[in-house]
Amino acid sequence: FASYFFMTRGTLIAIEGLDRTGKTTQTTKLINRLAQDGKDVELIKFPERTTAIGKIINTYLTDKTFQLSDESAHLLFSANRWELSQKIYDLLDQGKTVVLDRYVYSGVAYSSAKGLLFDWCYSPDIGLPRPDVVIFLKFKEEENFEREGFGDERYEVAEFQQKVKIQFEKFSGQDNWKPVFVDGKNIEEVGELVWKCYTDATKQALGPVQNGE
Ligand code: DGP
Ligand code: NA
Ligand code: NA
Repeated sequence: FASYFFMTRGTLIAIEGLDRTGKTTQTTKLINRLAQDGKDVELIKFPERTTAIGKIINTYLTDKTFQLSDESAHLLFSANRWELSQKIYDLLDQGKTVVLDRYVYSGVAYSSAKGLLFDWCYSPDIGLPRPDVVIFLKFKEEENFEREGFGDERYEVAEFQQKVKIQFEKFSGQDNWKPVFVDGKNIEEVGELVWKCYTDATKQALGPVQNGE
């Protein structure tokens, strides 16, 4: 019981990436490793397609004939994150490690890639819980956008993915932003890099006493 009194909040980890970068595979791997490490871990995948708003988003993504303005779609994706925001805070308060498969950054990148203003896209997400670390899976080489598997859903077009990549890069100055290059690496190798992003972010580095401090 004593541990409850001293329980620190859990770590909030977001995994971001372009479509078909192996994001879901790496998310699963990370979750398993966190559990092995003794963490009580919870996954939240965005869009969360089972809520009332999530169902509309799912229809929008899978049915290309479904009509929705870019602005409306954007606000629905954001609202979908707000639907889960209290749950995220609660889980963290309970000491759980929360892994988000996509988050704010996908929200801004995908919509601004369509031509909506970056700041306009960002503003409805202002105030959501800020991840301790955002692990961004990316390709160095554009030809990977031609990889097999594109084309199933609305956004899975190589040319569009390139635009999304440019928008994602705008977050690279944030101190919680950790890029991981996936080109030419197998699942295990990428997994190691993802794990290092997590451990680096959560390390409680003791700084040395500085002369003159
Ligand atoms: P996924 O289930 O991770 O494959 O994501 C589904 C698609 O939705 C994918 O192409 C990325 C896109 N997406 C995810 N989150 C958002 C968002 O917040 N806004 C927009 N416009 N697209 C998003
Ligand atoms: Na996808
Ligand atoms: Na998909």
